[in-house]
Amino acid sequence: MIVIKTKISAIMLMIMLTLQMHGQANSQSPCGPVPSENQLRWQDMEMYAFIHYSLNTYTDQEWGFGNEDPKLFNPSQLDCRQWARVCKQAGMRGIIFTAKHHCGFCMWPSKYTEYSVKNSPWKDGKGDVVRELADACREEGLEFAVYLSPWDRNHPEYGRHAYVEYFRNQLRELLTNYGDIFEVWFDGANGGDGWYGGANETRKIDRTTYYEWPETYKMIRQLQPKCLIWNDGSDRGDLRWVGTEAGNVGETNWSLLYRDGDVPYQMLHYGVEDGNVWCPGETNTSIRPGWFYHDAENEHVKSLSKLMDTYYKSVGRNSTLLLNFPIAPNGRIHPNDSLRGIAFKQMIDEVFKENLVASPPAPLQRERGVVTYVIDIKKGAAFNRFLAEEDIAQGQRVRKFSLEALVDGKWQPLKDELVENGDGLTTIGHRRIICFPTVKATKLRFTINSYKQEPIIKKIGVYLAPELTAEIPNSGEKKSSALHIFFGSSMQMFIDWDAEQTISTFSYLPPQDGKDGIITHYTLWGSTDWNKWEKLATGEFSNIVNNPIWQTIKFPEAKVRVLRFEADRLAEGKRMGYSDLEIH
Ligand code: FUL
Repeated sequence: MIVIKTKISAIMLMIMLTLQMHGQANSQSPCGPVPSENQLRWQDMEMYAFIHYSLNTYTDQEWGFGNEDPKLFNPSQLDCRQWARVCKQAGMRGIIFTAKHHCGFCMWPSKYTEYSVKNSPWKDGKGDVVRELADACREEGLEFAVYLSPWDRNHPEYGRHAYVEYFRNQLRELLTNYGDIFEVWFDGANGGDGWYGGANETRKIDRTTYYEWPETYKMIRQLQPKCLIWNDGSDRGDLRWVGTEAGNVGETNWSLLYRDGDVPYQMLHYGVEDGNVWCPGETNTSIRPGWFYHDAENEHVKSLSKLMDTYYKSVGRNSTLLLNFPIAPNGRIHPNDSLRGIAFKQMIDEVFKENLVASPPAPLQRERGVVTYVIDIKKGAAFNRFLAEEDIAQGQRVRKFSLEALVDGKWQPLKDELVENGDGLTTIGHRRIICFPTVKATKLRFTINSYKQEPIIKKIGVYLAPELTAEIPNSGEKKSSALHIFFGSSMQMFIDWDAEQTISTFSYLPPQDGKDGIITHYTLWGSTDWNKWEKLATGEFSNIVNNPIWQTIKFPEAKVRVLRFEADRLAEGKRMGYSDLEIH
């Protein structure tokens, strides 16, 4: 009997050891696609700035048409050091600069075009904003990167092969003459129409083939082996857009995509669990409603609570945050933006200053595919944030987890309060932060219920974030005004005051729940008698589909009793839509 018992124990021990080793081997061997060294380094940057600055800054536009006069570029106090210092204090680790936006105007004296700073009065045409910013970044210890718009509404050859050569030549200049570039940003926007050297027409391209990305990628890899490629076009870059410019990625966020095929919104926003290529999400948004500076938005810089919400929904969801600071016409970041940016960084530091985990989490309990940590909380501490990090160098593994707080001897489930449906406790990745109402508990139970392969958790944190007042005034959200509106047809609306008004701005907030009904091109008419109509303005709402924010049309003061607002073109659908209007 004794012999048999010993034998059974020995066999059990062997089985246990094998299982344990298997577990280890399983956790050590990479799970599916893993990040490259470049992608790992990039992910650790966490937050970096976008800077939008071009002729648009002087024409109050979001998209230039390509025929704006270079003479408009003459900032009185352009100071790239101020930009770099502000960005650094706002916690940004690098800057991506719009070296060329869709209008085609180059912020460096490219030798391939006359449409650049060299034909502006600024510094007698001897200036180079890209150079000044690259130098300033280096001095401040920030990384530097460029946005080079593939769509060029100025270039006569746009749409033909010669333009692709031109684009590549420009990229070569930027990747050769300005030191290390950590990322290249190739925006996918293309509204079709443009000036195109005076042709003034609509040019359609096939975005999957026209730009010949494989050739361009080869050049980038050769000139800047550490540079990451962000591309919203066809060929898979190293990083992906998250499908919105509102500043959030899905609570479920896999850093994987399929190597080939289209990438619809669902894939951009949530990634793909069984993807075969590592392609993490970068969340881009602006500190103001627009990407470029507009005086009218000075009181609409995002509030601190909105920025913190953005942080939790980007860095706290396995993404990086690319936060835009527009440059004002004087050549500096406006004080409203810089102060808010710096307050944002201070708030992040404040929230995460003390980890309330009393001692390293209790040994892992592994049972029937479930991994549990029981975390002791520092005595008497209240908390409202949970943080976990996977060792993504070994792949992304966790599918689903749960959180429970031990309050008065009972385990109470917690959920992510930033998620509307379900508990929101899904993927982790590089970092996941869960926000919930403040709770006072002695222990927190973190259970990983579902995973692709043995999870490797690098860090667990529990924190107490100070209360933020809901939305501080002037935060970017406007209140609606009561207007008497009626529709003349599916593409035409009337606003009737029944008394004469003097107006000079018309603001339109497009539908917020999809492209249907969004007006991209409009004409605005005014009348005092319903009979004679004066055309007040006509034009496009640039970038309205990706960034459906308030759009403001300005026109010379006009006396009207009634307005006729016509949709000349819609993004999708057959009926013009709106969420709100404001007229002053
Ligand atoms: C968009 C562009 O069209 C905007 O103008 C802006 O540059 C933003 C970052 O990307 O799609």
